[in-house]
Amino acid sequence: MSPAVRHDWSRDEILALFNLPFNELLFRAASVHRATFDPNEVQISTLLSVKTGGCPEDCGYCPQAQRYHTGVQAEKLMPLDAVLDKARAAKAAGASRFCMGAAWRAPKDRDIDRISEMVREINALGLETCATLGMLTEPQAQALKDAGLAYYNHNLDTAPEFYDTVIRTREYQDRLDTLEKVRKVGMKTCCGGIVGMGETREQRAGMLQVLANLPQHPESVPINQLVQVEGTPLHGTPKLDPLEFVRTIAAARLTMPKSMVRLSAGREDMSDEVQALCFLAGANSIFYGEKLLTTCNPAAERDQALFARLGLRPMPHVAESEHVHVDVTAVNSIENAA
Ligand code: SAM
Ligand code: DTB
Ligand code: SF4
Repeated sequence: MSPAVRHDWSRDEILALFNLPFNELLFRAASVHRATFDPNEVQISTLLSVKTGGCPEDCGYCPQAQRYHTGVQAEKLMPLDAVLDKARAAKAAGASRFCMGAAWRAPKDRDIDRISEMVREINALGLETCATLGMLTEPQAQALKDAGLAYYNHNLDTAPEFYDTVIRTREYQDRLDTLEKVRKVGMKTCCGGIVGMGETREQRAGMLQVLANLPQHPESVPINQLVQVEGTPLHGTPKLDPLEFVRTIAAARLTMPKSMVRLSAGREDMSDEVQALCFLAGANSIFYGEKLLTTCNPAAERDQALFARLGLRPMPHVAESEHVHVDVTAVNSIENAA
């Protein structure tokens, strides 16, 4: 039976999921996962930072904020050709989606023109496109949609009441407003958050509550574990119990049964066994490739070995009418490994 998609979750209900015995929680989440998805398929995205560092915002986790001294050098927006070279390499390595990140509070209209050109060219390579560029106006969202951008990533990051301890330069409502504009023009959303920032279990449940009660669930829900970077205010935060991370994935799967749940930042520090539990708990997407935006991700060989050990297969890019058809028979390294 197809699991019900609800938008009326109370925080207590989600907290009760977190509080279940671990085996019970994982059994429920795995059952919901397999009712919607092939549990042995994982969607592969590759990230590229097209504009790195020098950001005016104060996000307490972020190595790209200008005000923290993290050693990240500010760079200008990458030229189109260099971005396309990276996109071709990502496709050859087996990615189905290419996500471009920019360290902006909000892009200027001329930035949108250049990103739109990148989107058109990357779509033409047969990759799905995603971008994360900060806050958008509605005309900017429309321009990206018109260029063929499939997904916009914009995270809520945490629960509303914990937000102010992490970020002061942008309101929670600003994030909700951008998400609404992206939805209004008909783009898919990729929206999740970060755990391990010192929040409580109740606050983790609170973040999922906001996500699951959005008018439409995000098609992709990235669950990031804080990557602690020296120089950022959150460096030195006590580490989250890895099994609590798995519980968060399971609760995301149960509350948003038809969304892709992405096991996002933080995999570099996770054992293969914890990642295996995350896939069992319903994670079905990862970032693949040596780098996230500025920090490390597992080496491709490690992920290929993990997929082979677990019998996981990369999810083929589902060609939709709005997308260019992709040759899913193309031989690529991660498929060979699986
Ligand atoms: N500047 C844009 C913005 O913040 O909207 C887009 C890029 S920003 C780097 C995208 C997301 O990356 C953030 O919302 C946050 O969830 C995630 N992120 C950034 N630094 C991280 C870290 N150290 N650990 C985990 N996730 C992180
Ligand atoms: C998301 O939720 N996680 C990705 C992506 N969306 C853009 C970013 C993770 C960034 C980790 C820190 C870094 O590499 O700079
Ligand atoms: Fe800037 Fe985005 Fe980093 Fe915040 S998360 S400091 S907005 S790049």
